Amino acid sequence: MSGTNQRIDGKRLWDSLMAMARHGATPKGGVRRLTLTDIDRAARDDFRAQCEALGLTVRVDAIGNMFARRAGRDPARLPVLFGSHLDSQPSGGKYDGALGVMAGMEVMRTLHDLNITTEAPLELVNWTDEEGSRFGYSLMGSGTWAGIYPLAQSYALRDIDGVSVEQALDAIGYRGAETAEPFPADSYFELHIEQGPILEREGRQIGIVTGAQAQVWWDARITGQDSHAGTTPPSTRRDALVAAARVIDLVDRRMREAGEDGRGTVGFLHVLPNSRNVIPGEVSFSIEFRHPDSARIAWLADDFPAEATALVAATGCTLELAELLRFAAQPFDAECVALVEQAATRLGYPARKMVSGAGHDAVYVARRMPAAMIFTPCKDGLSHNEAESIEPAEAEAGCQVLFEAVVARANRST
Ligand code: HGY
Ligand code: MN
Ligand code: MN
Repeated sequence: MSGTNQRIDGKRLWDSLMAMARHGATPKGGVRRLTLTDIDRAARDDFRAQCEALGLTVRVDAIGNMFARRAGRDPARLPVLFGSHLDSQPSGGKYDGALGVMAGMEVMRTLHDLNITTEAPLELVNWTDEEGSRFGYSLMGSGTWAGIYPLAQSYALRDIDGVSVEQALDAIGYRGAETAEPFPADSYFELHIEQGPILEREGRQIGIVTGAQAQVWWDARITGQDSHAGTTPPSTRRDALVAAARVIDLVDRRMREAGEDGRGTVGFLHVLPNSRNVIPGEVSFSIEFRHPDSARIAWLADDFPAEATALVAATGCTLELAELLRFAAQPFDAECVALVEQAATRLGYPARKMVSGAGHDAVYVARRMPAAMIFTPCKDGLSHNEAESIEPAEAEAGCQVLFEAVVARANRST
């Protein structure tokens, strides 16, 4: 790849990241920008205004995904897509998702400043609800667009207060006119922080992401009987929280049996009636397993429901498990990965190939078109935490690699 001598503006990128971080800023320096809330709406409006100031045309689809298009010299060519997500965890960091969106904006700004028109059109994307923490489905916007989740099923998802996705989209005015379905596109590139310790530990600036690991998610609900803490003897108790504790321990044990690549987490837990002198009668919680090897996910997941059900039954309670999502390890496109590698090499950034531990919109988009990802380090590998931190030079390096990979792909001879 010949590469370009055009440089993105690292300071402008950093300033745009800090400005975006003001949407939902928390006292500890993170962000709380839950999907489809008023704070998300403000961030979306800001994103749209910045795109339109660059002459991009913005489309919104039925699940709220936003596509900002820059015309190419050849309108017949398929667009090259790039972007990420602006929604965050309840106590998230400034860079998870936002780096990919604002670096994409910087790519568009650089092309605009240099008056460069690529052969193929370009589209900067803000995917709805990547995190899944409000409505339960991770990668919900890109998954609906890719046809993984039926639109009606996504619309019907409800948050802990009973608000549906459909109601939340309408409340912020982002249920768009465009059908949420795959449209013909050339490829997709996503810049994201690694959210783990590998790049920092090895002193590398760029992760050349070759794919993402397999995952399975469940919603669990245990039903026992709420009763008086002071009068109910052990023999008649049906304590849903004790039962949940045994299942949570099983998740941890299965993860450790799968070795250092195993991942098993219960991150969400809701106790009813949640009163200090009442034995909990109902506990709802999340369960997820991940592993780079799809076969290990089968091993982790397939007999887990039976084991968990038996543990719960031994406490006199009942367990309901609803599988929310399950996807195999997703390899990315070799040609697109090569463009990322060539850009990092040409620019002289210390880089390494790696598989993503986190899920990303690129996982579902890769089902519909060639895709690749670029990682940059984050301090102590910390993410999904308000202390998430990166260096301006790391953001700049990631954005420059994104710029070069996107421009090379959009100008390739077909
Ligand atoms: O859960 C994930 O892997 C993503 O960071 N939302
Ligand atoms: Mn993310
Ligand atoms: Mn995240």
